[in-house]
Amino acid sequence: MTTEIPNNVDLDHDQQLRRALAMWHPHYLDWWREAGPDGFDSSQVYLRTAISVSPEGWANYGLVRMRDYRWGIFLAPEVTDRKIGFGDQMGDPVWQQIPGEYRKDLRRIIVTQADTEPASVEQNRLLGRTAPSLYDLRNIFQLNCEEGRHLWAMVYLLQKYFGRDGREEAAELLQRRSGNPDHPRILNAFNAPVRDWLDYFCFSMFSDRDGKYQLAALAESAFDPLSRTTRFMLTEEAFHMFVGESGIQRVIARAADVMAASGREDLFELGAVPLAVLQKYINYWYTEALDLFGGEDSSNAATWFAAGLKGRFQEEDQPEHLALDQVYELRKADGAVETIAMRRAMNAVLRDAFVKDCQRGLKRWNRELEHRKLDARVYLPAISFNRKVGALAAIPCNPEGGIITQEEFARRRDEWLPTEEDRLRVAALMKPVYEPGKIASWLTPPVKGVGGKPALDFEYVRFD
Ligand code: BYC
Ligand code: FE
Ligand code: FE
Repeated sequence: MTTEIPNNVDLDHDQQLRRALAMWHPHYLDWWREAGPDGFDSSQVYLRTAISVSPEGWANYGLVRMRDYRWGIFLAPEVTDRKIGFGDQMGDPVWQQIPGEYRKDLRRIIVTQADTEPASVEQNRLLGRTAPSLYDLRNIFQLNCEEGRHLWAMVYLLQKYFGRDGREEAAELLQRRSGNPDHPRILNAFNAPVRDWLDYFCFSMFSDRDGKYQLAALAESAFDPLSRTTRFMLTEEAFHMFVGESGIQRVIARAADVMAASGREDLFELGAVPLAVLQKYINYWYTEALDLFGGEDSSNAATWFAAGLKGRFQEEDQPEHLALDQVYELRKADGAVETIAMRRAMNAVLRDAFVKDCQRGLKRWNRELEHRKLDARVYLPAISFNRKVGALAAIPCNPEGGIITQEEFARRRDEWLPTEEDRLRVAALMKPVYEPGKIASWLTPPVKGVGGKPALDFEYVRFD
């Protein structure tokens, strides 16, 4: 079985790794069956499979059953003479093995990253039942397969570099379950239910974008195999964010068309999503994603930066790489500014880059409204709104960032975050459309198809 695993880690000559993977692989397939996409076992899906890291090698399209998908292990090509780019050991050669003193921290970082990958597949489990088109159905399955592959990427690191501990962690990654109160996934956002396609598009826009920033920070790591693995994962992440960003853009475009034609804003009866409801989904998923960055003031972040385990986004563009004698000015919800040593503020620095990136996406979304001469806009809430982690948590704020009482938050919560009624009305729109050439009413057709195929007139998923 293992020789069929596409890889560029010389698996054929690594008996120990082959043995560990051979033990793990059947459990992975059990997990996929039990927790992965529900109900499409015998369907064939037009999927892209990475078979090498060259551009031709990972643009390989064909009809496959998901259970036969060839999850592979790929590292980005080695950079010769790569040196540590930041922290206390800057300029030293990067590590091909893990120094004993960093084993515990690296294990924790890798397990936390790894845990999100299967979690997201679990969160999407039922969405195939309500896909708005075959194009969208194919995309969610592509995403699920790639998140599965991201799990493989992290399991490779655990099994190859962490011995028995790593094998145990790899096994546990298949045992925790998103949203399971007794055995949850590690980070909050990955236990949140993804109930409909607005959740899923927002999740891909915001949570996968956290993925982009976390992976980019790990791509700077002095532990070279981690750097190379995450660099290859980043090439896949672009597609995940595209699915989210273009998905919401198509929802807004449809809403805008219907608003322009009808002059109304309550669009549910007209088969589209009211912007006010979409805004609540944005408020929810954006703030969940902000929590994924951890505390703004973090001793973990400082330790990891000093040790060279986790850098900043595109560290080479930073004016200096030691981050000593520098401070970060953390603005609290009440406007007070707390000064934090820069190394302790690495989570906040990464989050700030994420926020800017999200703002660019919102601008593109709002163009759909501008083009149609509509005044309505969608926006990002203040970073102090609805926070559960870090310096801004526990201080109730409205979406504009104004401090309010706990009572006011409770009273107005339903104006700002999705309610059960919103969700039921959204769910009523989500009727599956599985016919080539057709698409649900609540979003516009994609601009372009996949792998050179037409956007809608193609059977991206074949049911048996
Ligand atoms: N939920 O110093 P602090 C992706 C804990 S997404 C629950 O503030 P730290 C993907 C923390 O563990 C990218 N607990 O934070 C996207 C700590 O616990 P202890 C995922 C949380 O450690 C879509 C305590 O609070 N990758 O790939 O500096 C689909 C205080 O910690 C949370 C990574 O996250 C939370 N949100 O930073 C598929 C990269 N936040 O020590 C995939 C790896 C914090 O008190 N992870 N805590 O027991 C890391 O780099 C860091 O662990 C974090 C947190 C950035 C997450
Ligand atoms: Fe991923
Ligand atoms: Fe992703």
